[in-house]
Amino acid sequence: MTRENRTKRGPGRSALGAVGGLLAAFAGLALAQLAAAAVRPEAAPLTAVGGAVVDRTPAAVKEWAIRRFGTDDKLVLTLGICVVLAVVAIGVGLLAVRRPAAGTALAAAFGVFGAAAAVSRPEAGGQDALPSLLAGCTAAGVLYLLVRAIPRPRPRPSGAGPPPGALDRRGFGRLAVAALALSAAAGYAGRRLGAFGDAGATASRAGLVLPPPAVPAPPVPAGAELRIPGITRFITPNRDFYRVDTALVVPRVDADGWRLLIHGDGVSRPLDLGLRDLLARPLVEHDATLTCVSNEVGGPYAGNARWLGVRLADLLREAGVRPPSQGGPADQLVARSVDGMTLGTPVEAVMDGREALLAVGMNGEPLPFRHGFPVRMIVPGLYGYVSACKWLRELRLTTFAAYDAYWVRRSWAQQAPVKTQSRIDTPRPFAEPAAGRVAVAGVAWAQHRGIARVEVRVDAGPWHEARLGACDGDDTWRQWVWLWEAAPGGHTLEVRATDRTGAVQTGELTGTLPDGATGRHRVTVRVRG
Ligand SMILES: Nc1nc2c(c(=O)[nH]1)N[C@H]1C(S)=C(S)[C@@H](COP(=O)(O)O)O[C@H]1N2
Ligand SMILES: [Mo]
Repeated sequence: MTRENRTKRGPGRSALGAVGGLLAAFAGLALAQLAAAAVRPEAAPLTAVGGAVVDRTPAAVKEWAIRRFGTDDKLVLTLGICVVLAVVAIGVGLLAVRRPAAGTALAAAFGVFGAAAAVSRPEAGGQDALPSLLAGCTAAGVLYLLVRAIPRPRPRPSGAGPPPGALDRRGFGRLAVAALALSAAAGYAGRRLGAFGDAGATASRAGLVLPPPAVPAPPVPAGAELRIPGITRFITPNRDFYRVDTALVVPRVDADGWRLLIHGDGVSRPLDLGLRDLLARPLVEHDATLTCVSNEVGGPYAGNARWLGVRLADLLREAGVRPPSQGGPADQLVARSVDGMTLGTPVEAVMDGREALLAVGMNGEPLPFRHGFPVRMIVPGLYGYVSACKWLRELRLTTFAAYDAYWVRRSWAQQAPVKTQSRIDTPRPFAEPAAGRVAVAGVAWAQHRGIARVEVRVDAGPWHEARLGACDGDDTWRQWVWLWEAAPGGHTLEVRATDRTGAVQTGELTGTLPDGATGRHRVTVRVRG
């Protein structure tokens, strides 16, 4: 055989099998997308498997992922699953060329795997299995057809015809193009249908007019904002507010159909409320800083907003709930979201007089979907995972002894008050400011205790008192600034805060697990001479 002949042979049977495997997987996912639009978005195979992986990720790995990828962790996870799926699809395609029955059976089995992942998710019903099962059947069918269309090398014919070993790939090619086109169409239709399904939720948010607060918050004091270049803004705009949750697709709840059930131990009058019922009550406005327990010393997972909502303690009292200090049987309030997340909050904290809210508004607008529309909880002084349930749909009173919420089952602490922290926003690490006066500035928080003092030191020297921004209440962070006469050379800046109980932020280093990081934020800079 000449060289030229060999190049003309093009891809062999194995290569066609691999292509077939990939096309079959794509077709399966596309059809499933269409089915998921009818069932629910979380039931799409990639989302379901991703969610099941998140549920089973050990706390230490999750911490590493948040540290390494930040808010991109969900994107990285989905891409990782796609890569694994592609490798598997190629393998199944290669197998199918040699053993068509085994290959197609394996493709179908992956649908069953996806279905198992989907029904394992909290809040999943049996119908959540459908998109993955459909994906498996589609992939198996497409693979079978494609593999069958891969011609076998012909024995040397007696007369004319293709040279020995050549394949007629036209049948395969036509089928492959058809499968690709149909899958793309199905996937596109699924996306459009999904958007159509969200239209009600989008309209319900756009049409929501928040009533004015019966108890407005005083205006933010002018001096709360120190106007230092590079410092974190006092109020975090909604679009910049950090987001931490396990939702691979943001739940889009239609406010018109939304209900909240309040029931459980010690509830003499269970409440079943719609959004109108909530909005008809006196609304309270309150400024509070929210922080995530996964925030490392100096990390970005903290934000400050003006919340608008109903006092949770009033609702609980109306339902007949008494706090444990008044003999109530329940010490834990378990909030459950539409996507099955559970967060456990101390009843005592919710009812001790602080502004614990069922929030409907954030910085003057209805909650954004990613921050929990239509209703979320906010309890000043507690980390988000024990207090700030987004997309709330149920409040159940129970005890800490009787029930562990989602993160507690994954080795996080049941009780998690926010630890006093301070952060240097400017100068940035490895900045090279000119010698002379340098503004060292940032924010400090100790929600519900309040910040009394912030101090800065250079190269482990004496502590210098920073100037604080005006106080907007004990539930928010405070900006601070210290003017440094910087001498040329390398220097390490370090900050610590003192809360209003007089407790000084500890310098002892601990990780975020199980109840929040401690230690002091340090920034190293090189001052130019
Ligand atoms: N439904 C739901 N609510 C949730 C979470 C979640 O994963 N699901 N994460 C919690 C955590 S860990 C934090 S820190 C806050 C973050 O709120 P944000 O995303 O609005 O900043 O939401 C809390 N509420
Ligand atoms: Mo969090």
